[in-house]
Amino acid sequence: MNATSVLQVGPLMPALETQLNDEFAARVVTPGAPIEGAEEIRIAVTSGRNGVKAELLEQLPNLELVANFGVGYDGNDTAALKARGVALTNTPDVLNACVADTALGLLLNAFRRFPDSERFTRAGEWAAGANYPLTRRFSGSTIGILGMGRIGADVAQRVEAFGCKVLYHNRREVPGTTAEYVGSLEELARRSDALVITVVGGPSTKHLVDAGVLAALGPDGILVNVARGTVVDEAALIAALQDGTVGGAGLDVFEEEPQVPAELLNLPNVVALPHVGSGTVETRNDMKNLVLENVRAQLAGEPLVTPVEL
Ligand code: 8YV
Repeated sequence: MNATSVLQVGPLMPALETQLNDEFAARVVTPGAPIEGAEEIRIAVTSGRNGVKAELLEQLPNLELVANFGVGYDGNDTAALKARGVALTNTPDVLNACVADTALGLLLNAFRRFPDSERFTRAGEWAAGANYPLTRRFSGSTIGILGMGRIGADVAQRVEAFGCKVLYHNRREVPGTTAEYVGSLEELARRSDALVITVVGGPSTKHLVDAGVLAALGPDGILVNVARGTVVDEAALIAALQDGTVGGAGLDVFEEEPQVPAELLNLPNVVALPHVGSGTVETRNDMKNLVLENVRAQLAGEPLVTPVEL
């Protein structure tokens, strides 16, 4: 096999794997196995599922770039990359619309309990004479956004079309948004009918949404998470949903993916998606192309297209 400077870390979108192989004869790393010719590797391509951790980094003395498929790069050891001077790229912006669409779907489904009412129809309960219980109105509600970044702004724009009032909490106030800034997360939860999480993952936001925030959200409150499972204390969420401290949840992400606790799956007021926020043909294709553009730029000695500031 020819020497190659590109390494595929873990399974990736099949079309990306094919292109990495065809264009760069990329090597594929098998977890735990030694990497042959590791000193030739200049670029590692990975996704949120695996990432480049310190242990792998140690085996790659000449690594220059980690190209991450996905906007969230918390699967990588960023401190180790920074210490070694390895660059990182992600795939921002191209997925904003689809992730915001997913948040909207989760909001509507959690407020109106469409998945459970659909199950009710299929189970023949309506035909047998029962009526599905009344749910809560989404239009005109107050939506709190945790993390007013690019995806948060797209969620705000969408819910405003439903006549919703938008509040947000962020590390700092964002200029130029029509949404109202709320300085404390608990106050945001208290004032919101639903709290939508669009903040980055990683240690800085771990368990930011805890039992106190859930209690503030309240018995009619809905939690929607399209960011990272780590932002929510999942055990506290399960307890809050079970005892009615919080009204319902629409979740695309979980703490131990792909495992979803049975307690969540057993609740009719939970909508659980298998991390499909960016999962459309169009968006995944755009993400793939952005990864490849970054790899090509690095190999050509040109500026990276979407570098992450470490
Ligand atoms: C995943 C995502 O990365 O972009 C992100 O941060 O969570 C998703 O788009 C994608 O599923 C690949 O792991």
